Amino acid sequence: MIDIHQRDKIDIRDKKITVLGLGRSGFSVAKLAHFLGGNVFASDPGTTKAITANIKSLDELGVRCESGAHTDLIYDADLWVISPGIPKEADIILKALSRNISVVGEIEFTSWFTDEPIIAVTGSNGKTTTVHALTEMCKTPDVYPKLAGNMGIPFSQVVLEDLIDTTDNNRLYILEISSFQMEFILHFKPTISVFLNLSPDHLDRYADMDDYVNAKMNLYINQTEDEILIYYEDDPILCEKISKATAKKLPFSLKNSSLSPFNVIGDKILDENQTTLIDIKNIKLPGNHNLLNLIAAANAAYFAGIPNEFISAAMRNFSGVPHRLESVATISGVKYINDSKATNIDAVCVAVASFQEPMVLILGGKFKGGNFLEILHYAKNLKTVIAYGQANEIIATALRDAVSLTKVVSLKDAVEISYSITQPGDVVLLSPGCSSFDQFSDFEDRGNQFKTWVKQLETN
Ligand code: UMA
Repeated sequence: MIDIHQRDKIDIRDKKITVLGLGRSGFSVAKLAHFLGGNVFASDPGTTKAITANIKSLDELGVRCESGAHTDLIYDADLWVISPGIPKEADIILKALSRNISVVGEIEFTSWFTDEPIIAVTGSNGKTTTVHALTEMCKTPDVYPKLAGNMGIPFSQVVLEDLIDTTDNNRLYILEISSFQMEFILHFKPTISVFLNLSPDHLDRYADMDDYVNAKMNLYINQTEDEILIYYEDDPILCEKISKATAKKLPFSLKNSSLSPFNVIGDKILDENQTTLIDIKNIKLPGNHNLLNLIAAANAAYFAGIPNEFISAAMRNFSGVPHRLESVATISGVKYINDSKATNIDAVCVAVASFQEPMVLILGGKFKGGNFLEILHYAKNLKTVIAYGQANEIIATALRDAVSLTKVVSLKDAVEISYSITQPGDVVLLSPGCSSFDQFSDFEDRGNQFKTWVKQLETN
């Protein structure tokens, strides 16, 4: 057994550690646990090429692995470290707990092995944009930020890199945190936590909205009055939920707030001395939701001690992250935008509200639930919807009577049709409101292929 209740006394040397899942998190955390002297066994029921490649690398390090099934070998353990994709109610987890095996997530485990400051950002939408912008703001001569978490780079990977190569001092970890990653939290304590917003998501995994939101609230559970919690004050559910936190709470909003160092006044963001931080017209990211993401990031950077000149420079230069309202090209006066990451209807509503131009909206993919009619409240300038993929009939049934709509099979067809029906000054927005798994391996694959097909239009 291993006693994990006192963080500073945890010693995993020679302890039997089962790592569940051999995707990105499992692969990295297995390497970290092995590096720290743990006796690691990693298990994944999958047999994909990626899992096979990960097993080969771990095997070369001397880490034992199995694939194809979780056998009973997984229970021969002092500690389990689980990947975020494994839900807390999974049978294997319940069985491990009933055998008194300690179970922690990848973020919790990794956090035991670093004392560097952490800014951790959560929320239903906007996390990835916020953490990327925040990382840019924090790149100063005195601070060395490293970005990790749900955005794609496991926290365990960056901590292991820093344990191996200790040359960078003044490390600041910036983590994007999902609800999945906040299950099985024990000691994890960000120096600054940031809560962006809450809306229904992942209801295929959680019993209800409360269950989902409560998982996210584990982000502040270990914070004391010495730590900071930054939150969006116009989200009533969020305000109610964080009211129980003991951290120092600091709000942000687009309204004037005396507790926030940065406020939107007219067409500018002013700093705590009422000096202009930036003219809003100089911000490249479209939409009020992005303004909020940038203000959240600016607040976090400010309370991390970053001088305002670095915050304003990053705000001016930051042009967003791939697949989130990403400008692809302007062809014959028509702007093409890739928002492939918008896999739920809330995200589509935010995207369509970001443009004033006449719009051709491409929706479709694998249906995840939700009411497509909601989009019409936000898309005042919608010319046509093109519905593609497995959900095309569902979308057509929902919207056909309300807007002009064309149904196609593939996203490539949708791109080609958009070209033939647009005029200079229009915008073509891929904001699918569905998952990508009917025709693509993930949202990144879908966005990349969309960009390729759009670029091909240029050569037509
Ligand atoms: N698996 C088991 N046992 C099970 C179930 C699954 O071993 O009972 C295995 C699967 O066979 C698979 C592996 O677990 O091989 C996958 O683990 P995972 O789903 O946790 O995926 P990772 O590759 O480790 O990626 C995770 C995050 N994935 C999820 O939360 C689902 C990635 O977020 C994150 O980028 C990565 O860690 C690095 O931190 C992705 C995501 O979709 C982007 N996140 C959700 C979202 O944004 O909506 C929360």
